[in-house]
Amino acid sequence: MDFITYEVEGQVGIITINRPKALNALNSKVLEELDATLEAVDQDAIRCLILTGAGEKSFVAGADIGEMSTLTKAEGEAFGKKGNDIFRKLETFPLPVIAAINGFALGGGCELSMSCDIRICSDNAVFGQPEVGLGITPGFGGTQRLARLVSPGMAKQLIYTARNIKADEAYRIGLVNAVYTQEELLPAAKKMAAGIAKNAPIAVRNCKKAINEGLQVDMDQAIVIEEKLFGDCFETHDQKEGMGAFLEKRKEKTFTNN
Ligand code: DAK
Repeated sequence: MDFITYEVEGQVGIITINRPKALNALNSKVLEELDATLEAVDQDAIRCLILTGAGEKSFVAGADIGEMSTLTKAEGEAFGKKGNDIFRKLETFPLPVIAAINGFALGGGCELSMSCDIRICSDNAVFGQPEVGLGITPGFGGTQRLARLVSPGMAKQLIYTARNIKADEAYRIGLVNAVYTQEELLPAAKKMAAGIAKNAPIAVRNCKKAINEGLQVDMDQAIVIEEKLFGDCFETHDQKEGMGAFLEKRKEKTFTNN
C-alpha cells in the first residue's frame, strides 16, 4: 500500500490515510487502497476500527482536485460512484468505526468522516463542503449525510455558502461528539475503541445495523428491525456470558463473538 497504513493494537484496527504531502487528499489510488484495507480487516479478531489521517494538519483535505479537474461527465460520475461505493461500505461495515479527525476535513474528507459511526476531532480540525466554490456538488454523499447528521437547514447553509467551520462549531452543531487537543485525540479514540471492544461484538454489530437500517424506514418498521436484531443475540455464547456474569455477580466476562 502506498497511501494507507493499517495497524492492529489488541482488538482495535487503526486505518491511517497516509498521503500527507497532499494533505491526504483522496485520489483513485487512495480510494482503492481504502477499499482493499476494509476487505482485509479480520472481522473475527477486530472489534472496532479507527480512521485517521497522517500528519498534524489534515484528516483528508477532500477529493483530489488535480485528478478531478480533467474528468469528463462520464468519468466524474464513475469517480463519484467509486467513492460512494467505498464510503457506503464503510458506513455499513459490520464493525463500528471511529473517525479521529486530526485537522482538515473538507469536501470528501468531511464526507468520509460522516460515513463513520462516531466522529471526534482535534482542536485544529476544520470542516466544510467547499464544492460549490469549485463548480460541483458534494459527490461522496455530503448532501445526504450532512442533512441527516446536523439538520437540513444547517446542512444547506454550510453547503450553499461553502463556509468552513472550526472544531468548536462542529461540536456545537453535533457534527462531532467531542474535541480534544492534537496530542489527546488518538489516545482518546483508542480509549473509546477499547471501551467498545470489551462489549459483546455480536450485540455491538447488531446495534450498528439497527440504528443504520432503522433510520431509513418509519418507526413501525424500525421497531421490527430492532426486534429481529435483539432476538438474534439470544442463544449466543456472549448473551449467556453477559447475563450469566450479572447473575453470578461476576465482574470478569469473556466475550468470544459467538
Ligand atoms: N486535492 C489535491 N491536492 C490538495 C488538496 C486536494 N483536495 N488539498 C490540498 N492539496 C495539496 C496542495 O495542492 C498542496 O500541494 P503542493 O502544492 O505542495 O504540491 C498540498 O496539498 C498542501 O496544500 P496547501 O499548500 O494548499 O496547504 P495550506 O495549509 O496552505 O492550505 C487547505 C490547506 C486545506 C486550506 C488548502 O490546501 C485547500 O483549500 N485545499 C482544498 C480543499 C478543498 O477544496 N477540498 C474539497 C475538494 S472537492 C464527486 C466526487 C467527489 C467530490 C465531488 C464530486 N463526483 C464525481 C460526483 C468531492 C469533492 C471534493 O472533495
